[in-house]
Amino acid sequence: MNPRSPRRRAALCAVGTAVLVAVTTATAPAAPAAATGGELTAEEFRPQLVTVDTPTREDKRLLQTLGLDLTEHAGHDYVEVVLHSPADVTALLAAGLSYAVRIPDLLVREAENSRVNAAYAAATTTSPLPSGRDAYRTLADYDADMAALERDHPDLVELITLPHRSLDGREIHGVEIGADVRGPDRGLPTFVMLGVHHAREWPSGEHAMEFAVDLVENYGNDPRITDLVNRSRVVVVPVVNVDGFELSRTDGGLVDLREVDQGGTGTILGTPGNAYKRKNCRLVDGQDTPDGTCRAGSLTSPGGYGTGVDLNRNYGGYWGGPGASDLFADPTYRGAAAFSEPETQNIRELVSGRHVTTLITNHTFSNLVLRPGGVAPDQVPPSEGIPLGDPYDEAALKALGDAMAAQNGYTSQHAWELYDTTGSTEDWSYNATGGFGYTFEIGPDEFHPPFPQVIDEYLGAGEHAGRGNREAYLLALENAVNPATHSVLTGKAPAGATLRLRKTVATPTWTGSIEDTLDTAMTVGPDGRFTWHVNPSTRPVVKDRQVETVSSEPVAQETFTGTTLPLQSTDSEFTVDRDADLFEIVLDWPTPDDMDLEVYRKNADGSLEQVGGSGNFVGEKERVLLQDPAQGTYVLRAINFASVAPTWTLTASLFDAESSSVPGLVENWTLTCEVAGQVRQTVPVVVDRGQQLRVDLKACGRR
Ligand code: 0X9
Ligand code: ZN
Repeated sequence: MNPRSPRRRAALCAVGTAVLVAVTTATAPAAPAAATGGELTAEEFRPQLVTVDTPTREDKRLLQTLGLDLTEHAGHDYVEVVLHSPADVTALLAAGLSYAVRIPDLLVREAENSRVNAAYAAATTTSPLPSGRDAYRTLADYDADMAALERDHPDLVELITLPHRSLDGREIHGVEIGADVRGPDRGLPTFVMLGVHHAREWPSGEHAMEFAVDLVENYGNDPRITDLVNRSRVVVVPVVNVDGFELSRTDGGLVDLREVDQGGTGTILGTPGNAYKRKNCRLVDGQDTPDGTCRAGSLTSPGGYGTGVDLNRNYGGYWGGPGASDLFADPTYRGAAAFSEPETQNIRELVSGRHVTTLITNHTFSNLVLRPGGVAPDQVPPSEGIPLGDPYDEAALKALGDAMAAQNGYTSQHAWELYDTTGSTEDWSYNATGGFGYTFEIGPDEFHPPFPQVIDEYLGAGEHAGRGNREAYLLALENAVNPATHSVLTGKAPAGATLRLRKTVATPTWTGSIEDTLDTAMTVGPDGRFTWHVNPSTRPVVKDRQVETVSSEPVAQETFTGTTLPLQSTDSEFTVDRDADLFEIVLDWPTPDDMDLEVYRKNADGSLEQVGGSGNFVGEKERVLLQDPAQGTYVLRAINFASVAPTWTLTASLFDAESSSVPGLVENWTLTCEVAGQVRQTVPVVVDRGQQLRVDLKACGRR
């Protein structure tokens, strides 16, 4: 089976227990062949959540090429993955990646959660959530709750239907919240909150919906919320992927039956359950299959996960690049083209038709606040030919990300720091419009945990009690209305005139570009004055860029040689005694077999903290790269796993990088002023983030 050393062997637990097992240590013995899934049929196999060891970035990239269902729960040396079939197990083992099973049978876990949820709901009349709900909503519940919000607060809430129906023929709804929501658009900034791009991530819709209820119920009572709602329009679409969610939410129930009926009947076993479906209901690219056929179509793949497009890889921003698959059956399948799916088209049109100054798209899980970019800054999209670098607004994006993470206790970081993704929601929305965009990964360890955890994550628990995502979202809404983070146009124009801002631009995909048309409008108030909160005219993606190039000559270098017998290791010490941009450690030896390298930093008390490691395949040499290494003493550990030539060479080098700047472009909005359907004036408008610009529209008032 596994070609690797014992450290690399998969630590597999028996399938079928309902306990959440602790991650077993890497030295656990190999399990019998049956437990690898290799002898189970696809129907017998139960989906598992496993932790795959990825000590190096190369390991992460290798893992990404396997077409497995990666979660966002990942750290610098691991990624959690859902295994759906015996073939998934085989792929992981063949790649030589070691893993430990964390939830051995997700379907049993599903049944267990259902029991906890039923017990909680039975014991609870009203939860502390804004809505008082004590259980996950179904799709029908979402629609009913949104309709009720509108019915009970008609001046404050408008139910909206997004322009495109889902592939299975469903309408997709949201709510728009604002003072005098049915009145004309007076140019307030829009805050967008999205949920359930990924079918199984139920809390992502719950939090979006609860935030909508929170704003509406507290409007007029809570001065902070009243002020925020008065100064914005808030659009909440709690379930973007309605088809996938409906399947995940309702097919999970079958799991209960199967567990009760151990061994199962043909029918039930033939329905593996869609509780862990991720993608949408695309069954064949380019074809809209008949409405209502998604459920049947999904049965062709285990857990329904093989069919569909990953909506969070289908947006246009760097679409087609790393961290997204071009294979239909893969969990991160990007779709036939950028925005090929009705669900992403809906969000594209929503964001292109307003000034969305801040957007949050909710996912589960991993307790993260992720900001752009989706791809590491050293990567070079062929469409641009230069490294991506950090997003133009990195400082401001980080400040808000950190502030939000301080409320919910999550980790604030770039999306790419876990693994690369392209075609995600904010990869597009930020690049195309300049509006701030974040992905929240809600909850510590499950796609849809027991419901009480959803409540804790929303309201905050423990040291975050009273804050949680509720407070983080409020900070995001405060950012959305803060003119310092967007742009403002002011002036005078005929009362009732329609002002439009338009821009047609090319948004880079990975290898080419797509055309985006941003087309927005507002109505001048009866006093003939306007204040329009808008996104900056120049998109971040065409702004000037700092590019780091590592110099070819090291500024310091030391070479060590040594002899280490099999299954032993040797430590060498190297001191980083200056500021450097890059620390490279390379381990080389003469035979094509197996040594590994681990790098530690020595703490003041002499203890060692691992800061890097490299365990490549047999025959490959080992290399660790550390960016901006802290000064101090490092221990470089050469480990002989299976090398017949015990003599090795270690080279430690420090490099500086040169920063150069690539000039940017200036873009303008085209502003038109219309009276009675006639364009009376057209002006180009160039406005930067944080700027307030007075626009002279006198000509619009003249006949
Ligand atoms: O992979 C994803 O789409 C997200 N993780 S999840 O487990 N919910 O599927 C995270 C995407 C992170 N990347 C960007 N937002 N760019
Ligand atoms: Zn997700």
